[in-house]
Amino acid sequence: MSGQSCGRWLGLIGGAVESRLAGIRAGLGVGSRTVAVVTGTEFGSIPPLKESDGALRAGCMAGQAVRRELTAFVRGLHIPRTLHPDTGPMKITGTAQAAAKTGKGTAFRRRRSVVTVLPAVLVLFVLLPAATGCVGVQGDSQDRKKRPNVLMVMTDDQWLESMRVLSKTRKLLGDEGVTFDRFYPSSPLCCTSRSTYLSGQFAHNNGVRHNSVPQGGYDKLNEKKTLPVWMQKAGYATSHIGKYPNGYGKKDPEHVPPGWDEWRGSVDPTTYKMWGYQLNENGKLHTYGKSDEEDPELYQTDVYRDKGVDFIKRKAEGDKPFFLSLAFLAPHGELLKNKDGKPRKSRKKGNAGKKASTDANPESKQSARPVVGPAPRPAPRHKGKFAKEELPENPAYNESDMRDKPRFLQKRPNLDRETTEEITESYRGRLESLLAVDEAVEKLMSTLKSTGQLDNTYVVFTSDNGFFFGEHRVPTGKFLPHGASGQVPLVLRGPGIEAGKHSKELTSNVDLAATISDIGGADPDLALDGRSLLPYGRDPRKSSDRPVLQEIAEGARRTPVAARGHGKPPAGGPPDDDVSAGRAAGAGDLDMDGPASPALGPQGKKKRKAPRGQEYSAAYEAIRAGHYLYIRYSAGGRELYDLETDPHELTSRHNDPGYKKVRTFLDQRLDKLQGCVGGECREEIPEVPEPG
Ligand SMILES: [Ca+2]
Repeated sequence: MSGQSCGRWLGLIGGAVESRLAGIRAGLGVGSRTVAVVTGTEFGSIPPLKESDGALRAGCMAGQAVRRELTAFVRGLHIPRTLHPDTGPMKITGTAQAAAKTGKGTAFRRRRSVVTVLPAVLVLFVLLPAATGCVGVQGDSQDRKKRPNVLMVMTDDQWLESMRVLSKTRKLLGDEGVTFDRFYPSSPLCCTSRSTYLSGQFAHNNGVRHNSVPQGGYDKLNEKKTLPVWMQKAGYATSHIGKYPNGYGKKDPEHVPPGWDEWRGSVDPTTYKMWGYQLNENGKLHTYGKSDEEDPELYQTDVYRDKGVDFIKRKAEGDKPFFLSLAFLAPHGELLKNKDGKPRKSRKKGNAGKKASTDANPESKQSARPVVGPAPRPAPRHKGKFAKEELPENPAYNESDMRDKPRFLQKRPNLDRETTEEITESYRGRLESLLAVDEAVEKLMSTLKSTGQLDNTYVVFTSDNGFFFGEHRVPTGKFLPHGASGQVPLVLRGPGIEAGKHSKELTSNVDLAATISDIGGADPDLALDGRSLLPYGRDPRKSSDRPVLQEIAEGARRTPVAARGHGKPPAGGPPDDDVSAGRAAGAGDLDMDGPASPALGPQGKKKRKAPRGQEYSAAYEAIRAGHYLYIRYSAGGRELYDLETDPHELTSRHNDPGYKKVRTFLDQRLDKLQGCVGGECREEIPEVPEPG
C-alpha cells in the first residue's frame, strides 16, 4: 500500500468518518467504543491491508488500536462482492446482517443486536452516500437535522497580532475552542487564498494563481467544483455574504455562483467600500449608502452581520443544517475616490501609507489602477479608539541587518520617520475597523445561542492573508510568506472540539474545505489537497509531520525553478520572464496594496528600475516543516529560517554551512510539494535533520 493510499484510507477514518460516526453513534445510542469502517470508492484499498502496511506505521493518522481492530476485522471478513460498494448500496442494518452471514465477522457471529454486542467492539459498514448513491443512515431528515451547522467568518488582510483587540472573539471562540497557532494561507493574497478556501486545492491545482487575469481572478476558478456546491448536495442550506474571490461581479454583476441557496456577494470593485458597496442579493443588485456619507446604519460590517443573523434565525427553524460563509472587508483598505466620486487611479509613485497601491509604470495604459487607501473607515462608533496606539515592538520592524535577505529586500530603504508615521496610521485604522468584526462575532454567537443552535454549530474564524507593517522593511502589503503576511488566525469551536486549547500542528487554509466537507459529510468532486482539521481540534495535542506549502504567482511547476544555489532557471523550467509575468498579473488589481506585492511592470523588461519605495518581490514557493521556513524565489533568492531560535525571521540560514543539510532536505521536499496533487500534498515527511 503506497503512502498515498495510506493517507486516503486513514484520512477517511480520521476525517470524514469521525463526524459521521458521531451521528451514527448518537442515533444507535452506542458509546464511543463503537468503531466503523467506512467504505466507498476507497473500498478497494482496504483488503490488501497488512500489519506491515504503511497504514499501520506510527506516522499514520488513526489510533493504533482502531487500526488493528479494523485490519483484523476486514481481513477476517473476506468481504464478499455483494458488499462491495460497486455492486450495490446497503444500509447499516443490512450490512450488519450481511456481515453476520459471512460467519467471519466475529462481532456478529452470534447475531447479537447492535446494542447487545457492546461493550465489545462493533464494526459497522457504512457507505459514503455520494460515492455509491446509497443514503444509509444519512438519508432521513431526522438525521439531517442532527448534522452540525457551519459558520465561517473570514476577514481580509488580518494579521495574527491583531487578535489581541478581538477580545469577544477570543472569549467566545478561543476560550470555547481550539486556536491553531501555526496556520498559514497557502498563497498570501486575497483571490488565491479564497480560491483555495473554496476549492480545497492549492493554486497550482485550482489554477487561480493571482488576483487578476491572466493568472488569476474569479473567472479562473471552476465555480462548479467548490465547497458550497458540495455542501448543498450534502443537504445543507447554504449562504455567502460579502467578499468573494477578486473580480467577482466585474463581468456580470448579476451572476449568482453555484452552490449558494442564498447569495449576497459583494460586487467588485464596490467590495472595497465601507459605504456605497453593492451586493448581488440572489441575482438582484442593491447598493448600500453612498461612499462619502457615513450612515451608521449602513456600515458594511454591521450590514453583513445583520444579514448573517437573519439567515441563522430563519434556518434554525428549518429541517436542514446550514453553512453560512461570511466574508468581511475589514481590516482591508478601502477604494479611494476622486472628487468626482469615481475610483481614484494611481498616477504617482508610491510609498507606504496613503499612496500605497500605486503602479510601477505610470505611462502604461494599465497604470490606471484604482487606489486602495491605508485603512478602511471604522464604524462611526469606533472612530479614534486606537488613535494613540503604538506599533507593536517587533525586532523585524525596519530590520537593521538585511544582509541575509534576497536582493529585492536588501535594496529596501530604511523606514524613515514619515514612513513610520504612515504605517502607524494604517495600523491604527485597521485595528479600529476590526472592532465591528468583533462585535459581529458576538452577535452571531448570541444568535446561535438564542436559536438553540450553538451546541450544534462549528464556527471557524480566519483571514485570507496577513499584512506587513514594516517588518523586514516592507512598509505595507502582503504576498510574501514571512509571518507578517504569511500567517493568519484560525480559531475553531464546535461539537467535540476541546475548549480553550491551542494546537501547534502545522495547518493551512488548504485544509478548510476538507474540514468543512468533513463536518457536513459532503463529497467533494475534486481531489482535495488538504485534510480535515477536526481530529486536531478534538485532540489539540495530536501532531503529524505533514509540511505546509506556500506558493504564489506561478505554481503548477513540476520541475524546480532553479538548480540549487543558482539563480538561473534550469533548462525546461519556466521562462525567464516569469517574474515580470507575475507582475503583469497584478494589472488592474485592487488588492495589491503594497510594495511587497509584485506591481505591474512592462513585460519582458525585467531591469526596469522600480520607483522609490516600491521594490518588486517575485514569485516563490516555500515550505514549512518542523520549525523551519524555507523560501525559494523564481528569480533565484533563497531564505531559510529556524523559527525556533529566530521567530522574527532576522537571520536567514540559507548560506550557513551549519544548515546545509537542513536546506538540502527542505529543497528536495519542496521540489515534490510544489507540484503535488491530492494525497501527495498530505503526505507526511521524515523529520527535518538537525543543523550542524
Ligand atoms: Ca486579503
